[in-house]
Amino acid sequence: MILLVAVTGRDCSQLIARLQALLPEVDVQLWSECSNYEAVEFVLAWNAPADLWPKLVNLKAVSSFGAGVDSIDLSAIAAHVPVVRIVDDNLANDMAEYVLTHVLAHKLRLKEYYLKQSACTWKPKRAYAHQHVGILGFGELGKAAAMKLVANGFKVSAWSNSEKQHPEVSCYHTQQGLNEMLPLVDYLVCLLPLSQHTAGIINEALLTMLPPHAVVINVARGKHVIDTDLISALDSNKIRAATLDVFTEEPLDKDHPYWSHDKITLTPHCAALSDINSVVEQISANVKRLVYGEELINKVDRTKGY
Ligand code: NDP
Ligand code: OXD
Repeated sequence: MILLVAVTGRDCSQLIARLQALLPEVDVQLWSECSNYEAVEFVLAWNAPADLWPKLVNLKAVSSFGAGVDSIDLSAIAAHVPVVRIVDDNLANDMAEYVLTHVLAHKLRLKEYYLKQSACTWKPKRAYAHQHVGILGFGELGKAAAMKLVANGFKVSAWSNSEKQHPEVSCYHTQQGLNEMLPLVDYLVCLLPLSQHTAGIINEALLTMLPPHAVVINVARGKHVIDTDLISALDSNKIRAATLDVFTEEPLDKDHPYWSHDKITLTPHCAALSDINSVVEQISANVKRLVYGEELINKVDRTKGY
């Protein structure tokens, strides 16, 4: 059996060596050096080349290299093939810390002071009193962020696909629920998976429902945001500021207006990076489960696409 590593855009040699050490019975190969596509049963994928999938006639399982599965073209993989993803407490904690840090940075006006520092301007102001964070997506990462915010004194609301109840978080679902939540929140954090239902969700209509002091923090996927709508909401003071970790094209083009926008804080898709130790542990556990005919862990619901 071949475990094919089809992770593009990074050097996979360490990943392959670590997987091979944990799975001595399995032949771990890099997609570009594959010796026998028919023997490939398990693929670890991140932006795999599109022409790879039709060659894998004996494919039995696919794993994402990350928490999101949008880098995998699910329509190219037979419906009976399970797709799994990385679920990791350390990743969730990294995300929660990132979200808390950026909420606090906006509350404490840090970006304003960085800009004033470059002009040698001394102008102290009270921090904002805003305390209410709305989270789009209440899954592994949304919940971790919510708990970190609650533990730090924030009021948290969350919006999800299905109806939920939580003792410390006000839960919303459906479009009507979203419409009710948006005007109440001071900070809006996007932690949705990218799907046909969520692409472009941060658009003019949504931004108009937020209060003018609101801050948008997108840590999910760039395609959740209509860039021109976000820039125009910032320029017309419909919202106060934004933190963006993810972009439609990554790396972000040097000419993109986000780089120099005074109201945007930008980071290079680093909010919660997959840890190689967790990845190799989870992949090898799932490969062993596949070999022993057991149910895989961290399966994606193929009908929902996340
Ligand atoms: P989960 O699948 O655990 O949670 C997704 C949440 O979104 C669920 O609460 C789900 O609702 C909700 N949801 C999905 N579709 C809709 C919809 N149409 N309307 C309303 N709610 C919806 O995902 P994770 O929390 O693990 O990850 C979220 C995303 O974060 C990933 O898909 C990835 O894109 C991004 N990410 C970003 C990283 C970074 O470094 N910037 C790192 C890792 C991930 P329900 O609970 O009802 O199913
Ligand atoms: C992920 C990511 O989905 O890093 O894990 O964005």
